[in-house]
Amino acid sequence: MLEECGLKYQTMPLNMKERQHKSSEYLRLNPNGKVPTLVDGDFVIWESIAINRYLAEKYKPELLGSTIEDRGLIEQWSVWSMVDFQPPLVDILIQMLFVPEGHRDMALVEKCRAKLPEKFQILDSHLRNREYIVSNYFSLSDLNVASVANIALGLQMDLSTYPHMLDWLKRMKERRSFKTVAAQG
Ligand SMILES: N[C@@H](CCC(=O)N[C@@H](CS)C(=O)NCC(=O)O)C(=O)O
Repeated sequence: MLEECGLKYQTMPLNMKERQHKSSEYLRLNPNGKVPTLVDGDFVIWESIAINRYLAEKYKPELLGSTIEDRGLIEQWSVWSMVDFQPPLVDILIQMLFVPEGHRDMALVEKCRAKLPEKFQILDSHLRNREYIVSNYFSLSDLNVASVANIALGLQMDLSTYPHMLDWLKRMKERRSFKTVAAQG
């Protein structure tokens, strides 16, 4: 989002295996002890959807949509990505990335995996014959939903039965912003 807004920024790496995200210094910024957190001058904000919306309002309002209806749908898909789509993917990500093998809650991983086909299907059906999630332009909904969908690619899930979603995700990953962030590792 910072790249899409064309802003200069500094990332502050946190070693989560060493639980730096639970340090008192970090908890002062974000009492949840979770990433991401944005510090913009004296202003601090957490929750990725709220961060992205704040950045769009301040630096790139066109990402919020050009009509009232588009704005409603952009909000709809952004909320969906956070409330419905993200939780099972983040739970799997945490187990597979941060919990050492042997200590992983594989029952939780399986439960989350079982929830995902319905979410992928909703997105795939919506993207049939569509280049973007809302209307015919890139918006905050593409950014928010793609950021979540990309977790599935990172987890090397087989998404071949969702070709429209995959095509759209490929287009999102072609964006300069995405490439710049991916190159940062
Ligand atoms: N809804 C939050 C979710 C934040 C979240 O769950 N972040 C994960 C990484 S993707 C995290 O920091 N987990 C650390 C923990 O739960 O201890 C957002 O989108 O900002």
